[in-house]
Amino acid sequence: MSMDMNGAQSLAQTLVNCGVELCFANPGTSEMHFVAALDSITAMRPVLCLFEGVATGAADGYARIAGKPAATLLHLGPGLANGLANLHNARRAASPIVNVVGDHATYHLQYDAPLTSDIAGFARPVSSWIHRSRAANEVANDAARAVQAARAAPGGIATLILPADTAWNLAGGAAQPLADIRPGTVAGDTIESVAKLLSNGKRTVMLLRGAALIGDGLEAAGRIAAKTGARLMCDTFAPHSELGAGRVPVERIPYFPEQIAGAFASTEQAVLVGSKPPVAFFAYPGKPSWCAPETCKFVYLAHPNEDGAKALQSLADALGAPPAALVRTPLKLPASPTGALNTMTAAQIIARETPDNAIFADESATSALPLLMMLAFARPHTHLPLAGGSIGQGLPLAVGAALAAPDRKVICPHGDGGAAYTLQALWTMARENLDVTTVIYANRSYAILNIELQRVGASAVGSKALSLLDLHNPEMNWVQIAKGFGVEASRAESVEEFTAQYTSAMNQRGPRLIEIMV
Ligand SMILES: Cc1ncc(C[n+]2csc(CCOP(=O)(O)OP(=O)(O)O)c2C)c(N)n1
Repeated sequence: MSMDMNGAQSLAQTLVNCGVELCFANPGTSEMHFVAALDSITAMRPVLCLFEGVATGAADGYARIAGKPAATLLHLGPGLANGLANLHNARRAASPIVNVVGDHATYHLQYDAPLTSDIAGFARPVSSWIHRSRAANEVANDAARAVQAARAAPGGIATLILPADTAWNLAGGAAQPLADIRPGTVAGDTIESVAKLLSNGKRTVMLLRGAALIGDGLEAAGRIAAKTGARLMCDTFAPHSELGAGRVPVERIPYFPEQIAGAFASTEQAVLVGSKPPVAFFAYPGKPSWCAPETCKFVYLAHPNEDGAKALQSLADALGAPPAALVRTPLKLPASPTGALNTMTAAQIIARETPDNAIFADESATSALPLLMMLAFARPHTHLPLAGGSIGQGLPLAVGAALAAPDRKVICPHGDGGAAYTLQALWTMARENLDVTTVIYANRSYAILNIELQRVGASAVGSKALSLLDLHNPEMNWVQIAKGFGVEASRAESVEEFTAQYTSAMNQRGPRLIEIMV
């Protein structure tokens, strides 16, 4: 059988051999042989997405939860370009993804047919690896290298360009996986010098990200905090964190630069574990971009491509830290709220009613603050925020997370503005019957931009300017939008309505959307 495979089949089978079993797809003519290959390579599960930004964002969500790449199938340059914003977010999250981008047959490119474009040019800024297959019998090995590149620590985006004739011509068979490029081991000297630093009595922050923020890494950080009094912190948009009751508590860096400066004001030294020094998300006239005190010394324990979790364990041992963290987050569920439905009472309801071990694909924007405050002491959960600031990621992220963890409840709290970018994700939720509860914060506004308009010091703001930040005219009806895509939906205007609707969503499986009027 294997000798009769075409390039597309050898690609699909190689991906499966390498543990890539899911493909978020939006195909076209140039990808038809890959599409056809899915009926012979049955271990590859295709998931149709109606917009490429959904496919790429879903691949990110899948990678963050599964810890391994999914593939995307994208239609030439324009298909890839439609997916770029969420590939940007995925790159910021260091999520492994294998993009398969179809192209014209090799001999067809010379004619400059309408869909011809600079695919590698589109791919370059977001990809850690790009390759164009030259011949069908090379596709399998190209695919194995693509997966190896995507999986290489800390995780990257590999883009394999597949000319149509390399897909339809006969290939030699599938390839086996290549060895993983593991994270580098932090040198003993580094562990020792950081151990010394942590014993010098200065006020220290440990800034955690990646593997340092979950599982054994986080536990080891908790041991170090117990021994040294170091403050554990993480980025505002750390791509993957484990929060809630029983976990080692980590302070999240606030969003605005003056708040970051406040949080770091007394910090004398900072140890970076898979992270970078804190900077302002944006520059503002007259305000600093660098948010730590000039005198604060930054030291790397582990770079993102190094094994931060293991480094923390070695460091904890070197310090003679206790065998387990001493401080753990207590479970403090809010009382059932009364009064008006707003971002705070909504957060209380969500924190109170969400079951153990849920995943939050969070793009709640200006509604995030009360939500994170309430979730901090809620049942243990996983938090996946917008990692690269490009809005329209929450819904796709939820799709990918739900496919990676079908037994876990996925909650998607989302701004109405951001949700409108990739609302086609709702259709995939319905089609795949994903257990996702979406909560749309219908504030009918780009609220954050109203705040930013003041902050950047824009003068003489009038109705024309404000109209660009206002979503009232016309009002989106998220209940109708969701129903139109096949998702059960309802609107909540009061605390009582939201409590009833959210509780019922938690007690059933499958996709739901609740539009809350806040
Ligand atoms: C791709 C992209 N386009 C535009 C923006 C600028 N932007 C940032 S937040 C925002 C509005 C978000 O509105 P919404 O999701 O309703 O949340 P809210 O601010 O109202 O809480 C926009 C347009 C962005 N970050 N990314």
